Amino acid sequence: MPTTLSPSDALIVVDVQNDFCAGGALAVPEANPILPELNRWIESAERGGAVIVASRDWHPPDHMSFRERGGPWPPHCIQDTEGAAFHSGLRLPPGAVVLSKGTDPERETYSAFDGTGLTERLHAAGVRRVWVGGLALDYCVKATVLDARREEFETHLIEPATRPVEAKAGDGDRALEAMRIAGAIIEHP
Ligand code: VGL
Ligand code: ZN
Repeated sequence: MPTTLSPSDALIVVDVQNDFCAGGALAVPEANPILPELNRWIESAERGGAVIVASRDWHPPDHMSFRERGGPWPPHCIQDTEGAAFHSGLRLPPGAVVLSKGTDPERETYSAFDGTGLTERLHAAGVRRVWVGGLALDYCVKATVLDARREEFETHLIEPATRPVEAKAGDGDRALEAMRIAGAIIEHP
């Protein structure tokens, strides 16, 4: 169950886009069951007046992370395509802050903090604690949580609201351990 959030909290929903969900170009296994959990957290954040941030992977068609350019991934989350749209089951309120990342064709950016101005935005809003969920646990969620710790936010990972890609078996568990070591608090169901 979601914690009661307040205006000094931010909920960061990472990359809940069609291409990372069932049937998508880079589908994360069992991604769709996180939707109701995320929606409960979004409602709680709304009620408490917390900042709600939704990041999206937003690549140009020739992004360097794509296989045709020697990168590790199939083409995914190409700007203005259906695959890059937020999943229709995600209930984002009109006040949510949408941040696009991965827009430079020559640079990979996994973290929602990387080049988006998120740190400054959260400081300006008086945010001290962040709550992170979304996709994928072992890439963009992990990078976002580690950056949040680097920026000295009290950082909570909502474990039931995230899933790993697990390109290599064990990546999800290793990501959790790295976050724990960095001082993140893992919220269990
Ligand atoms: C992501 C792989 C490639 C993510 C983005 O959102 O975790 N993973 N691009
Ligand atoms: Zn990507």
